[in-house]
This record gives sequence, structure tokens and C-alpha cells, in this order.
Amino acid sequence: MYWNQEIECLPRNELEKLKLRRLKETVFRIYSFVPSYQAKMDKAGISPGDIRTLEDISKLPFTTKQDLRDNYPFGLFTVPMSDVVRIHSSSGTTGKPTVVGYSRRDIDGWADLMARALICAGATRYSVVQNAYGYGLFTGGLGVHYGAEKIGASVIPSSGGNTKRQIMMMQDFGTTVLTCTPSYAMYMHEVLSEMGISPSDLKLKSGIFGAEPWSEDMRRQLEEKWGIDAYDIYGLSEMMGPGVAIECPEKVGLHIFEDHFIAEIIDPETEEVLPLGEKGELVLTTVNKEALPIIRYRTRDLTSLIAEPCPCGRTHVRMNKVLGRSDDMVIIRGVNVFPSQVESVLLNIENVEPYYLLVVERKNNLDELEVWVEVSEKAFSDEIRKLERLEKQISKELESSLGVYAKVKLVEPKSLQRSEGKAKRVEDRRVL
Ligand code: DLL
Repeated sequence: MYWNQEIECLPRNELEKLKLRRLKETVFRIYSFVPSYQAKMDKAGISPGDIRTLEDISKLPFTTKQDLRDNYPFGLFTVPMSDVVRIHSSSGTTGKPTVVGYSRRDIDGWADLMARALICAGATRYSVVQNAYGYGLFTGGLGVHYGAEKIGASVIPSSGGNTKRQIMMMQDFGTTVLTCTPSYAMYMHEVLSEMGISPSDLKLKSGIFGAEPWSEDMRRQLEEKWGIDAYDIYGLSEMMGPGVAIECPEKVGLHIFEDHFIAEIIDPETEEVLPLGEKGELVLTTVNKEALPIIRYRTRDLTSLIAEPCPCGRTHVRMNKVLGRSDDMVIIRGVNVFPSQVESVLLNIENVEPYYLLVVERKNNLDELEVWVEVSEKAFSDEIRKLERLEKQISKELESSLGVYAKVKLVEPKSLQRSEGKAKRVEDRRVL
């Protein structure tokens, strides 16, 4: 049930002491080795010695993605390159990619965290883990891989793509745990059905899905379609990769591994720290990283923290499912809309498939949202009148849930692009 019960169930007061000790060390380390962060601290009039309590963290300056870009590629590392044993990098769709580095100790620590995460989500040494997160510069593949090996599971490093072969391996190798993005798990199920295979012919018991936002409704559909338990795993390259937080079988919030990361929630506008339980932007600090420690990283992910103890016995704070990234949020006539909200509405409507795209355009200086929705084969063969009725129904339900009008465009079954990794949910056609 636990990989490291002592740490995971550490009484809060001891956990706080451990966090404070490690925070002080981290601040000292960065101040000594990272000139750009030292300059920021000097400018804010704060020195490492000013961190005396955990609350003092709020005095420290933030780190943003821009800081990583400004220091591209290795400017924030606190060890010489001879001590760096691994590099990962984001795809960098805009501007320079962000580059992260790991020392031997970091890689061991990450493997240990991922071992804790996988066990937390019910995997064991008897599991056959098919790891369909991409291997390569993306942290998903190798991150999960090391943790799964560490717990002694049998790992199939299938990586993303080649979906028919994935399913063949699932059948032939007796996969019990599938790890991939939720959108890829959905697509895999579509291919499984096309191949005429029933999930009951497989040994699959659970899925550990993350790397992109997904709604509770998506969880319900994945669990029903596959006949599995679906767990949410969260992480980001800047902190390490997957394994920052994960759900336990209670499935109410993701435990943040606080002996490695300190979490705060801030108001993204005012940058004020919000009281526990309030919704805002997640800010994370690494307190056990060697090569690339990062203080108060603005994740841009919106969520809230849950302080109540969890029945599973873990004492570490939980975070709610991430609503979305502020980068994916579209503002339509002043109303903030996240793809995951649209997803929740769509997945509760009959004859709608779990594939959709938000298209944003600017017409006459006004932003307009169009939601492209795939309909089921059955609905598609219906008469036009019925399709029009469905379109109106979706539009009405979207409006009542989002608080803003969105035009709905029904599209043919299987016409929207399928995802083998992170799904693209927003197409921004505005020329700004
Ligand atoms: O996506 C690491 C990862 C790999 C996590 C595999 C889980 C599983 P990045 O590519 O750096 O790292 O992207 C990080 O993805 O800031 C979130 O916006 C989003 N994200 C990751 N996990 C979740 C999740 C990996 N469970 C960015 N729910 C983060 C919602 C998630 N969003």
C-alpha cells in the first residue's frame, strides 16, 4: 500500500520541520550558485538567512518559464555539467524550449518518487506496466519507467503511437496497468473496439493518466469503457516530471509529495498567497533537488489544495484535479473558459463522442468561440432535423454551464485529430 510509509505518513509537525530544513538548504544553494536568482533576491531585499519559518517562503521572488528561457540552456543549474547525468526538454512551441537537468542523486530521487506514486495508485511488483507515455525529451516515458522498474513491476516501454501494436501487446503480454495521457487512453479504446476486442478479454486493471487536464466525466467514461480504475498523476518538467502528485484509491485529490515539493496557491493577478482551500494558480518549490532546484515556480495551472487528512493514511496535502492551464484558457467576452469545462458538458450529452476542439476567432474585434463536437455514428445517420436539435441542445447546455454563448459545429465521427500524447484542445485563429 505504501512504498515508504514512514515518509508518506509522517506526522504533520515533523513533515513541516523537514520541509523547513530542506527549504533553507535550497534557498542557500540557489543564492550561492545562481547569479540571476541571487540578483532577484538582492533586489527584493531578502537573503537566505531571512527564511526562518515556512511562511517566509512568500517573501521569495517567483520563478517563471521566462526565467528558464532567459537562462537557456543551463544557466539555472547548480552543479557542473560533469555532474549532470540527464537532460530533458519541453517541445517549446513558442520561443526557446525549456531545458532541465538531473544529477545522479536527482534521478535516484525521481525514481523513488515515481515508485511511491505508482504504489499509491495501486501498482505492485506483480503489475505488468505498459508505459505509453512518450520516451525521449518528454519526461513522461523515462520518469514512469524508472519508478515502475524500482517497484519491481514488469515494464513494457511501448512509448506513444502505433496503437494497434499497443493493443496486441496488451493482449499478449497481459498488461495490468496502462500509463499514458487520458486522451490517448480514449483513442486506444476506440482502436480496441474497431479491432473487435472487448476489454474483458484483457487483464487491464488500472490506468495512470496525466500530463494534460481531464475532467471527472472523462474519468467516468474511461473507467466504464475500459472496465478499470483510472488515477490522475500530475507533474511538470520544471519540477522533475511526472510524480509531483498522484491520487490514491480514494480518488479525492492528488497527494503532493511534500518532502520534495512545497505547494502554494496564489491569485494569478495580485500574486498574493491565498488561504488553504481557495482556487488559484499553483506555485511549487523543489526542496530536494540538486542540479536544478527551483523556487516558487509559477506553474500556470489552476487548482486548490485540500488540507483535511485522507483516509488512506498519507499525511501529505492534496490538490484538486487541475482545471486547466491559464495558457489554454480562452476569454470570451470577459468569461474565462477552460477546455475541461466544455469536456464536462459534452460528455454528459448522449450521441456525443469524447472528441472536441475549441476554435477561437476574432470577428469585428470580438472573440468568438466555436466548439467542434464529434457525433456518434448513429446520430450522424439521423435526419438533419435531429442533428440541428442536437446542435441547439449542446449550445444551450454549454451556455448555461459556461455562462457565455458558444457556437456548436457538429462534425463527422472520427474526423477530429486523435492524440497519442497531449491532446490539442484549443485552436486559436486570432491574429493578435
Ligand atoms: O506533462 C509531466 C508528466 C508526464 C505528468 C506524465 C504526468 C504524467 P510537461 O510536459 O512539462 O510535464 O507539462 C507540464 O502539463 O504544468 C500541466 O499544465 C499539465 N499537466 C501535467 N499533468 C497534469 C494533470 C509533464 N494530471 C504541464 N492534470 C503541467 C492536468 C496536467 N494537467
